[in-house]
Formats: sequence, C-alpha cells, structure tokens
Amino acid sequence: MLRQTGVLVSVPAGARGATPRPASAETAAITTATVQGELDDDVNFGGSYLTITNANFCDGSTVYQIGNLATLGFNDKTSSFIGYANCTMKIWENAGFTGASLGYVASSANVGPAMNDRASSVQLR
Ligand SMILES: [Ca+2]
Ligand SMILES: [Ca+2]
Repeated sequence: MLRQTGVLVSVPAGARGATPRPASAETAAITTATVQGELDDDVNFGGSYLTITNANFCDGSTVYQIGNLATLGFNDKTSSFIGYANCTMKIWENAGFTGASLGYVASSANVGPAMNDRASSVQLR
C-alpha cells in the first residue's frame, strides 16, 4: 500500500473492489477504510484494476487525488472507472491534473477514444 496526497491506495490480488473487503491481516490496521473508487484497464470495468481506498466518505466537495498514477503502476491504462461511497471521479490525461479530462462523473463504462489508456492522474470528491 502507498499513501499519496492523503489517499490510501491498495492493489489487491484477489477480489474486485466493489465492496469494502473484510478485515484481514493485511488490512486489519485500517479499520475504517472505505473503497472510494476503482480504475479498470478494460471497458465495462474489466481487466486489471486499481482500487482507491481512504478513511473518509466523499462529501462532494473535499477532493482526494492521486497526482501520478505511474507511481502505482497504472499509468495510461484506464479504460473505465467507477466511484463508490458517493464519490465521483475525474481522470486527467497528464500527471498533476493537466491535459484532457473526463469527469467528475460517478462512473464511466467506456472513457472513449479521447481518454482511453491516457489517464495519468485522478481526483475524487
Ligand atoms: Ca486499458
Ligand atoms: Ca497520460
């Protein structure tokens, strides 16, 4: 797990991140983790994925963000994404929230040709 810009990110080897996973030895120390969102390599929420968890629920105004998806091994991969726990998400073409963007939206089953495999940073709120 890596902590960056106040967002705790985990890349589980097992189940998808649709619901918060039960406590395990790995996550026992994080008792209030909430899955805020998921980036998926394939359209329709398929393929490999990156879940974004945090202690907080989104409130629609507080922004949580990952400034460089390359540091998490998920640069230029996102083809679909979905927010959880009332989060909406915005993906950006470049690291540091610049370039083309899509969002904020609750989910996108297909980010479209303009953004496919281009997301390098992401914000949630
Ligand atoms: Ca992809
Ligand atoms: Ca990019």
